[in-house]
Amino acid sequence: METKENKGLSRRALFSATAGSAVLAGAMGPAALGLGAAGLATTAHAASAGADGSVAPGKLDDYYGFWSSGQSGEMRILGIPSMRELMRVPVFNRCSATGWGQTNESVHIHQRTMTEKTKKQLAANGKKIHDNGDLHHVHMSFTEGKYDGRYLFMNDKANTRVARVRCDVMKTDAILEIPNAKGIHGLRPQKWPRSNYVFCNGEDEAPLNNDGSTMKDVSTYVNIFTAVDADKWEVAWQVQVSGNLDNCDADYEGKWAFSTSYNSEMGMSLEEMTKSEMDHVVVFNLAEIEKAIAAGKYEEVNGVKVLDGRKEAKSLFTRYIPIANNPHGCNMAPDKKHLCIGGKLSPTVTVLDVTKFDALFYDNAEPRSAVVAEPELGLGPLHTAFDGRGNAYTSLFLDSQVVKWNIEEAVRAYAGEKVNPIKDKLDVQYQPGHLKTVMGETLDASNDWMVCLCKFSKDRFLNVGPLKPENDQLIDISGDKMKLVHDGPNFAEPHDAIAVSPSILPNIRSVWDRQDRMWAETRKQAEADGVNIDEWTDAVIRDGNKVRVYMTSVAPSFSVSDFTVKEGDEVTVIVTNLDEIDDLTHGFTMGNHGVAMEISPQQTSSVTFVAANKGVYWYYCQWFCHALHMEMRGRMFVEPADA
Ligand code: CUK
Ligand code: CUA
Ligand code: CA
Repeated sequence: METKENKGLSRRALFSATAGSAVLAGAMGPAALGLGAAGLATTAHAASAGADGSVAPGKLDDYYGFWSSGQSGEMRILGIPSMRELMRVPVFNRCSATGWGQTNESVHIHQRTMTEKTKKQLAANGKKIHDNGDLHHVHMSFTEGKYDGRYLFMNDKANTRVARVRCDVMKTDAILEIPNAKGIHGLRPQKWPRSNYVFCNGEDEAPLNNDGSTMKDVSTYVNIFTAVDADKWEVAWQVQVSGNLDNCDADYEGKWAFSTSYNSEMGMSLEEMTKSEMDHVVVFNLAEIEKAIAAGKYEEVNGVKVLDGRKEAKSLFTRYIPIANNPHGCNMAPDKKHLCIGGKLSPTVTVLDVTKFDALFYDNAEPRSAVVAEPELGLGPLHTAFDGRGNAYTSLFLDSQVVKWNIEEAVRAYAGEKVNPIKDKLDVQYQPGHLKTVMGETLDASNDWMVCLCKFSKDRFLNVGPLKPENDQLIDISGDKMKLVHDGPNFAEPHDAIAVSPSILPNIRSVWDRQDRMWAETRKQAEADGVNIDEWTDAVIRDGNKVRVYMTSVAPSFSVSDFTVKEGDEVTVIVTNLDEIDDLTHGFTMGNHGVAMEISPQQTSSVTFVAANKGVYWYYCQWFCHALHMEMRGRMFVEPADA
């Protein structure tokens, strides 16, 4: 058997023989080398990394890591195994660098699906959008159980939203505020036949018609499971459930979705929420739900089709499988059969055989008959990741450990055989939440690296004050024993991540398509204003007290070096970057107006602000673009209103 070291060497030799450059090597990825997905599962580490996960200067990482950022509200892209941060993609947050949350293009994406209630609330607070988010989970779209490189999906627990990021440009292209539900937590795309749906768990309980009439009557509270149409980016349907919803996942046959619930008690206090001995997993029967929706057997609530899947409704939409109190993680194994539920308060992971779910719905089987293993793994089991060899890796929050165990052996032990499924335990620093193996939530699960997202870092880094970074640790899982190889400080607060082979993402652009739909509305306005949108001719259009200023950028200058408006005008500046070269991003910052935005090659961006005070204001390009980048600036003259 080849060792990891000589595998790395021979692969490097192959690269220098065929590709000849680091750039090509990384861009090609394992697929181009003929390794493909199956190859990933049988090799140790791929391409350019050293055994300690280091990647030499100028070399590319073997995998993309797509990271959540929790309360920072953005998505981050890291390289694996180097753990270098490559990019931040603003999603629910306001981004000072790119203008996300301020540009018209981004605000429009936020506003498109906003409920009337939210519009009213924002208007009352003098705001256009919520500009914070709590982004816990990032997942990629699937086709037939494998990542397909089209979209990334993510949740905002804070403002009950979900978002979609386009993988070709790595920008948010759709945000959806979900009515009826409260606090979207768990989020997973459908795996089979493709991600037609994104499943979203409503964590918090509230009256279905939350109009203030039954606020303190907890018996009127409901929880809502939502299926979002991933293509149209609208709610497909919702199911009302008993108990709350925490994490979710879907199977590899396209039949089920499932969610953990830690508050089957429907308690409002910690004491009430942990009172029962058992909570449950809800299993959603997609075929029965779709049948009822098609037959019109739903109630329409706030414009959304809602089915009643509560226990007492005795429908075929749901089944409730009792699980030891306050479970958390919900992870479907790539063996297509086993669903692993993290016990959290219980030291066990409950393994459910999803091929036994039909019997729960159609043969009245006892719900716990789907349980095929319940290994005792340690204290505080939260989430489980998988490799391509039938092993599972569960984070133990209280023990600050990761435990490696074999699923089949756990099943045999549950059946009475004398076998210990636990293979290894590794100390991590400290208190791990999610952990992720490369492609581990797909049929391409590999045996390469695992990232463990720890919630505390304490003494692991230089002290930076009372607020400490989190610690995302890289673990080598290629051998029998897990090996910790890297500590990765990260800002608040990654919950979840996925690791994806570059072979899945061959179509990432470096230059925008000038016609991109991202600024379709801006183009329409420009056309109405008589601007030639093929050349983006300069124009200053007055429309009442609204002024629209069209200009282009070519390093190192803006096509408009000054323009004049009147005090109190609402000014919209539309900039199209005519540069076509990779990495030639410009910016537009209007001095003393709180306005800045990104304009990457061939991109059009626009921003609207009020010129409230008379005087001279400089605008400038804030993205280094040329030796004469400092000189890339111009003036806005704000004349008196009556001039
Ligand atoms: S999670 Cu959201 S509370 Cu364990 Cu997926 Cu961190
Ligand atoms: Cu353009 Cu700096
Ligand atoms: Ca509970």
